Amino acid sequence: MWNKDKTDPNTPETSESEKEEAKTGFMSRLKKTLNTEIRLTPRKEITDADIQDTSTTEDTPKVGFFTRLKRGLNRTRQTFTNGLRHLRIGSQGLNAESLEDVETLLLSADVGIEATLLLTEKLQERAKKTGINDSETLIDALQEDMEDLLAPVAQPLQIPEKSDKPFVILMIGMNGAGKTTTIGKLAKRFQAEGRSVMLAAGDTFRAAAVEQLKAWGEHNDVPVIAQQTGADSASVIFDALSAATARGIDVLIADTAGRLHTQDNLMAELEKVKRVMAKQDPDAPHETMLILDASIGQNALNQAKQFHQNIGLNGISVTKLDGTAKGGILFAVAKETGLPIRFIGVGEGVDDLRVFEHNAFVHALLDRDDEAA
Ligand SMILES: Nc1nc2c(ncn2[C@@H]2O[C@H](COP(=O)(O)OP(=O)(O)O)[C@@H](O)[C@H]2O)c(=O)[nH]1
Ligand SMILES: [Mg+2]
Repeated sequence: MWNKDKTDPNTPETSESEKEEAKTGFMSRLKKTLNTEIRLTPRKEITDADIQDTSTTEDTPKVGFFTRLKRGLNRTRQTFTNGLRHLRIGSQGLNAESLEDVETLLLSADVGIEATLLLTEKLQERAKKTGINDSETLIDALQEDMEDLLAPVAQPLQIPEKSDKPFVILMIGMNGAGKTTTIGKLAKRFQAEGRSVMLAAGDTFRAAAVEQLKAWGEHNDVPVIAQQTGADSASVIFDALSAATARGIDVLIADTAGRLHTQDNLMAELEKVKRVMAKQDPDAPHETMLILDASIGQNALNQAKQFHQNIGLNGISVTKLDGTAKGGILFAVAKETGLPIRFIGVGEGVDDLRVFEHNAFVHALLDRDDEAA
């Protein structure tokens, strides 16, 4: 575990922020944080059933997670799977018209053109070979093809058990995508796995962002390296990496300000962040993770492509699957980028983050009873 002793000679200067931290006190910072749009606690509509499901520890029954995932995907399932169930399949089996209906349903769930074409072509082949005469057979067939499509990108984040250097995760993405929230969720998860975690408040654009991370870190006993608003993001993250290395931290997660791939100056800033980190550890960041908001639909696909082209991504996590009927975006991203999908966010609560598992995802989406493949 990390050494929180501030007199540790190896601890780098975070003096401005630390002085301020001492002045303002935890309660007032927490209050400020609660006034921002960002929430790391479950919302009130969470029921008793959810509470049983909120643990991230190993001994939680898998069915709890699955129920939660299913609930999270409610809106996509409603438009998509219910549509499939009510699809009229002619007495001659799947015909051009019903295929077109499937196509429309896939597109309306934001599965995207390429993935939709692939899936409907496969359906057509199956219809020719073995016949598809009812909606259950149709859903079974789609399930298999959808799982095949997602299987290559279901590559969970692997953090080495033993390393003398921190594993560094750099979070990037547009404003409001869920970077900071996901950092909180991940920090909790890693701690539950017995790893020590440190956070770097690399979003130096807004005071609220730094405050949010600091208050969260204090509340959860996770050290946060921060400087004042407006500081150079690369220097905050550089300091954090030396602090994490000195303290023998297992995982350092760096927050960054929201940006779009079209903002050249901000993209250059990210490159600088990566460059300065590499000076300390040529392998850092070990994971450049793009956070994608599922509810923005096809724009998410575009962002994934552009960020990967400009910065180079190791993985993607998709948030807000619970609040959208556009959950099909994962298929589009999988088909068109092939980038590993690490985690999915299905709620605002700290435990609403799942490792992306393609079988469970497709089962939940298609309203299958359990996640057994
Ligand atoms: N419903 C839902 N909301 C989320 C999820 N992830 C993040 N959010 C919310 O999205 C908003 C923006 O999140 P934030 O982490 O501040 O985004 P950032 O600007 O990328 O750091 C907050 O209100 C979060 O609670 C999710 O998986 N589901
Ligand atoms: Mg943020």
